[in-house]
Amino acid sequence: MVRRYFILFISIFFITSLNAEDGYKLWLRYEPVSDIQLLAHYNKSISGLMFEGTSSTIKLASEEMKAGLKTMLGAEIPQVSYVRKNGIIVAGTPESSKIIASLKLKDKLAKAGDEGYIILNSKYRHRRIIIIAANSDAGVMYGVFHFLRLIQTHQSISVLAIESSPKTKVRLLNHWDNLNRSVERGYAGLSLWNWDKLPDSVGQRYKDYARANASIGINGSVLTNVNANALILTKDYIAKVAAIANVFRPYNIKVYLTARFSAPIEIGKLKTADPLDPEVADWWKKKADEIYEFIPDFGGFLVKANSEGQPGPQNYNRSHADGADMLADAVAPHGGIVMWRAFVYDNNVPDDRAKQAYNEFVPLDGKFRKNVLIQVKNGPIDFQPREPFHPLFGAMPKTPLMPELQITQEYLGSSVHLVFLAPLYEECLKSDTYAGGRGTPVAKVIDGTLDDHELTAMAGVSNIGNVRNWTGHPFAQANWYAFGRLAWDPYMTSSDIADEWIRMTFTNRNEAVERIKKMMLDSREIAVNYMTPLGLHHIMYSGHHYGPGPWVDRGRKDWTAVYYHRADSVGIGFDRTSKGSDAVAQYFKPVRDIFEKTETCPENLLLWFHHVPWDYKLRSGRTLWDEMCLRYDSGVKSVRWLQSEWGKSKEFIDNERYEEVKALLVKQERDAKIWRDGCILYFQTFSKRPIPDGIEKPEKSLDFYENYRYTDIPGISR
Ligand code: GCV
Repeated sequence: MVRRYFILFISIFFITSLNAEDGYKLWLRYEPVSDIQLLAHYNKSISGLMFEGTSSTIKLASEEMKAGLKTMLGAEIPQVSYVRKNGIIVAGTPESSKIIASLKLKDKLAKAGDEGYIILNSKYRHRRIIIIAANSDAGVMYGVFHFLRLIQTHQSISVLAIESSPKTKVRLLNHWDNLNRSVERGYAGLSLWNWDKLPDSVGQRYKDYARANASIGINGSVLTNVNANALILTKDYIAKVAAIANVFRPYNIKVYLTARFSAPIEIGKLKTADPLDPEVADWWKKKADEIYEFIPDFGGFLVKANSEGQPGPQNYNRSHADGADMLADAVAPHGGIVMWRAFVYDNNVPDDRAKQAYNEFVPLDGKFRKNVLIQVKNGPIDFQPREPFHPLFGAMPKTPLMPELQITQEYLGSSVHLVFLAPLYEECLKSDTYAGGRGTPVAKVIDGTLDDHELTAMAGVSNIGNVRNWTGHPFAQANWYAFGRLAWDPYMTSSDIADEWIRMTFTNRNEAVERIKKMMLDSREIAVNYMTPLGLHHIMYSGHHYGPGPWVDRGRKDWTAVYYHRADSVGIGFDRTSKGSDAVAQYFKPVRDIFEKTETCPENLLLWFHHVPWDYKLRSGRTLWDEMCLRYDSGVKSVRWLQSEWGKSKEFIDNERYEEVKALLVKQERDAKIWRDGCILYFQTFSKRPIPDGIEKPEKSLDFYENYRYTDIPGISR
């Protein structure tokens, strides 16, 4: 015991004195437990490991446990073959472990399903043991990560009664990674997939990526951009993909690819890609067979079709269902799925882009094969800082819908702004669609319980790249983490997610945890305030989407900002009521009625649904103009609050990450001011009203903001 404490002391000493924390370890830092009482509790409760099973998944789970406990408890916990004393952790399935088979766990395991697990204190031959049991080795692995999380977050392990199973079946990251290693909307360096070196060399990073994903329950990865390149489907590339799949497999992660709809022409030398042409269908069948020869557990295809210039079935006057079903038939014999994106809008720019996906897809409900999911962005436009939930949720009862959330911060300050996205995800997942009457949140649509779908899924557009800390901003790791946790359980709260992430990533000191949690939980609303308050949307600069561009009025109409804010001398906002584009009609009652009237419409979506006069009185008693100015200003002031809260956290954070975040917050304040001042000055040209008292006045003229060029933002091409 004395030796254990000595080792622990030495490790704490080295960790704090080195002060080098580059973020590579993410939330899997396994910091030594410094609370002596807690450490004694863990040491008393854990004396040996009995991992049963021979698969590589069990092997990695047992290594993870061993390594994690070693650094956290300061001692090597031996692998044992018998339960001869108290405190053995027995991990396995009823098939692999006689002990687990002998305990009465049948009902609990039945509920755990394929990937779930249970963690219990139990007794075997009068000895106290801890059970981590599942129906599969993958389930055991997930249970191990959960158990380690308990220790990482300093929880007691004396009364364990955990039963956990994922509420969605397919939980995947979508990488918008191109074959030249650039990443569309990526702000964390190059793509992780080094195609030049594959398949011969598969570096350690692939494994670390898989491990991090497995630790939060992610079980799939779409490797390539939805703006797809057909080359990925050629034999040489499939071999490279297979090499990645081999690394991911033990972590229960399947690979998926994006399918370019015109691939039969581009790489198959056919004359057409018409989905109803038998030659085309046959080409895809053969292509699927070829892929499955290399990768027997290949997950399937993700498709962006007839959207933003991508080819698709409509090029041949066929429907999205025709296209999706043809691909679904190709992968079905192998157990694959097709995720068909609903992010479509017409090149001809009709009245309201927000309505188009619904109009296109609702008539197709019931027309898709069983192995097709429709992938729907959280809101009807495009990953804005705030959008109402997408009206498709609940509107296609015969078709499984999966949400697509954006983890990369395309419209939320890239990897520069501290914006914790769990509140945004949670807001969508908890929104009541009323599809099955009151109490039908989006989460219930996507977890399959509303319409009895077995095939369920959730996708997150990755923010990961090859920079050392994976995501650029140290806090952006939390968005990856939050996505994984919510894909496993869409009913989790942002607060709980933030709590565990902070404890694992930074510190368990309660004072710091509470302070940083508040920063994180407020951060999304802060960004909304300095970017797009009161329901404004898509007023970012065209192209990079980083800074403000409400003045953008050139180019394709629905890519301009003026199309969305519609500011004029009377007021501002997009009228989507029955008197306007009538987008409200796409929502179930009473949601549509609530959105229809200014008096009942949530103020944070007011300008999404209404064109509102500048002098309209808000619930605060202030006019719209004054309130808008106030929100912009409070956004900036809140970034200063973030800075000061971070300053107070200094003593709890390693130097390297502390300084990095501090420097990023300086940029964030500068950018928030550019947003505030640029937008206020621009909208003032319509409102013709003075900037209210108490609000900082812009330092420069509108012209300055309109011409501002960033020189220090990742992902902005110069
Ligand atoms: C991958 C937005 C982004 C595009 C992205 C597209 C999509 O328009 O700006 O970069 O393309 O969404 O989700 O397909």
